[in-house]
This record gives sequence, structure tokens and C-alpha cells, in this order.
Amino acid sequence: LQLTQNTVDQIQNLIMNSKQIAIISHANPDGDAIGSVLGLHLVIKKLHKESLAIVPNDFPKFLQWICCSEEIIRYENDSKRAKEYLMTADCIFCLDFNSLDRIGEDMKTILNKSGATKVLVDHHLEPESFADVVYSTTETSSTSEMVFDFLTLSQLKKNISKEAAEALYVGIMTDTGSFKYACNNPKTFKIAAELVEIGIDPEKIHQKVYDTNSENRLRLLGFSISEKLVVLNEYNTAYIYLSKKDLQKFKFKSGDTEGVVNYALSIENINFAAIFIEKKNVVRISFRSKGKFSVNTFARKYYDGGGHQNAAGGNSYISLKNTIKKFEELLPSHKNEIKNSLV
Ligand SMILES: [Mn+2]
Repeated sequence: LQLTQNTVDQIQNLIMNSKQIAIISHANPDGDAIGSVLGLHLVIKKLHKESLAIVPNDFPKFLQWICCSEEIIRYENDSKRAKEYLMTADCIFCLDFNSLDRIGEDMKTILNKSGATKVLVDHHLEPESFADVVYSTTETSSTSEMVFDFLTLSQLKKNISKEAAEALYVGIMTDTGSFKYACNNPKTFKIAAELVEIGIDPEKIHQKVYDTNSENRLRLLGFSISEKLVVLNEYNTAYIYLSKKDLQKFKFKSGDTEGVVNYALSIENINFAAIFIEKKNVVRISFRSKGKFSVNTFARKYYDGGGHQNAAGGNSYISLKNTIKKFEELLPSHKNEIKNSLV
């Protein structure tokens, strides 16, 4: 499922020959979801083609400065318009997700009903086979990088404006934790350099994404580390847990817990980290690891989730307390794997 010239041509033909193009991404969109969607959306708009970007629900404020982000439809708030568009679209780009479960029940139903040609561009492991054209690889930093890849190999590259380049840079920057992980490939840096050549200002983008903490968010981070961090040295594991009450106390907004789990992983000799966040009817869990220990496998096996080898997510439908209890009970059987993850 690597990118071949044939796939590139297919994608280019779809863009050029479609009257109505939809671009969608996963629920709780992150920087790469919004960055890849807007990067492609801006290129298609520049071609004077009709494009509508749709995501299941709201996305954080630190992504809302990106050009045309105000045009993105949240399915949750505007389902009628989104539904109509998806049903009549010629082509739907599905960016940055490997399973239709990631877009929610309602959007999933519409996507299955729509007669549009579906194109999947994604860097998660084991993609479901719902798309007609697939560009899937894990050998990349991000979906934004993959969008740049196929635009570069097509004749559409010249349509990447400074604004589109900014969007794609946000995706690459956020999915690599500012070039900290998932960027061992020189190509990622070459693309970043090309985006700078197009005219983006990386320093400004970094500030806009990372230096926009609310006071509440920063205090929630402090609280998470000082009060809600559990370190299990015996298992080279650390986790943070936040209850609904904790979140309310700090007036939680979507995106506020983004990256918090990485602080648990940053402890010396900790190879496995998790954060448990109590939501309405579910405990959302994010996993991170250093080295070989696959949190993708772990999340798939126990938490109806998945993602990447070193970053994955899942859900638990029992109480927060029992979720943590169950998690701690799983650790002994993975003790050596976690311990030797970096060996
Ligand atoms: Mn991504």
C-alpha cells in the first residue's frame, strides 16, 4: 500500500474530475487531522473545485487559526448539511484514520451509504478495507506528510499555497511532538524544509500551537503531575488518572489533556505510560511507550483501540477505579516486555 505513480494518478484524476469533493477526518481531531484536511482542502479550492471539510466534532482552539479552519463543518452541529453533501459527493477523502469507528456511528452510516469514491490516506496500522483507493503506510511522520507526498508526485504541487503549507506543517509538527518522535526518516525533514521554502514561519506556527495554554490548562497539567501521577517502578510504568470532577475543577476544554501522558513517559526508566480520563459513559485511555513494547497491540487486545507502536488509545466501559485496577492487574504479564523495551 505504498505510494505508486498509479495511485498518484488515480488520486489526481479523482480531484480533477470530481465536481464535489468531501474531505473528512476522525473524531476529536488533532493537529494532523485538521492539518491534512485543510492542506488538501486549500489545494482543491485553489483549483476552483468544490470542497467541503467535515469532522465529527469540535477541535481545539490552538488549531483554529489555520487558514479556512472556520469553513470546517462539525458533523455534530451541522449534520443535515454534512449528510447531504456526503451523499451527493463524487469523492470523499478519508484522512488520518484506519477504521470507520473513528468517525462515529452517524458519519459511518452515511459513508457506507454514499456512492462516492473513497480515498483513504492514513498512517495507522492495519487499515480497514472500506476505501476504493488506498494510500496507507506507517513509514511516515503523519498523514499531512502523506498528503504532501502525493501532491508532490502529481502535477498539483504548485497549488500548495503558503496557507496550505502552514496547515501541513502543523500536522507534521504535532504528530512528531515537534520533531521528537516518528521522524527518523530524512524525508520528513526534507518536506519540512520545502514547506519553509514555500514561505511558512515555523517559529510563529510553533508559538500559535504550543504557547496558547489557558491558565486552567496549565494548572490541570500541574495537578495531573503532582496529585494524579502513579509511578510503578517495578513495572517501568507510570500513569495519570483524571476523574470527571478533576476535569470540572479546571474547566476542562477539548485538547486540555493533549500531551499530558508524555510527562509520565518522560520519567527515567519508565517505558510505558498511560492516562485515564473519565468521560460521560467511558474512560478514554491514551498509551505511550518507548522502544519495542507495542501499545498498539496492548490497546487492541484489552481496550478496543489501537494506533501506533508507541502511541495508541482505547476505551474502557467500567468505572475509572475498576479500569485502573484492571490495568494494574495486566502489568505483571507484560513485565519483561516493558522492562526490555529499549534493549
Ligand atoms: Mn496522524
